Amino acid sequence: MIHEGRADGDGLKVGIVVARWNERVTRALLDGALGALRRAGVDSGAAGEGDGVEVAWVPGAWEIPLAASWMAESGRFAAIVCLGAVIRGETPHFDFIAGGAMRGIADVAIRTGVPVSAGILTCDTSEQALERSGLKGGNKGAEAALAALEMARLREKLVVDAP
Ligand code: RBF
Repeated sequence: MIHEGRADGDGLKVGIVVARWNERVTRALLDGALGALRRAGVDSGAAGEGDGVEVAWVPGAWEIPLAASWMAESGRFAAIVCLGAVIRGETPHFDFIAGGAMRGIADVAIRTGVPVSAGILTCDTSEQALERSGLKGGNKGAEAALAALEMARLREKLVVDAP
């Protein structure tokens, strides 16, 4: 038997954690994620005010895993989407912040069993980050949102007592 989740958000509740650092970029990622969730059937409203989505702002990427773990442990969300942008030129300890955020996100997902997707841009310049947040087509926030929905649906198939 082959199992595959479909990125269908109908009836799902999704949490988004978004970092304020490089806010121009992260707001674009958030817009992309909200649009993708809405198109996939999540009740996300025009600006994320629908019942299916809750958004938590945190100071920077470093803080993302803790907020994601609060959301995951609440048991209220089928999936969580993490959004941030770490830019090498502006961050001497780039590798620590980016690596810590990514490892923390993976830890939360594995510890709680709740899918937590990582839409964290790690770029050399803000221009690159803006390009990957929808300025020139692809929006990594939208991709992360769809990955979270797919994993929530896969979890329903593979985990007997998934919510
Ligand atoms: N947070 C980000 O999300 N992206 C960054 O590029 C970023 N650069 C930082 C550079 C420095 C020198 C410092 C001290 C923090 C930076 N942060 C960045 C913030 C970090 O994620 C966190 O919010 C703060 O370190 C407070 O814990």
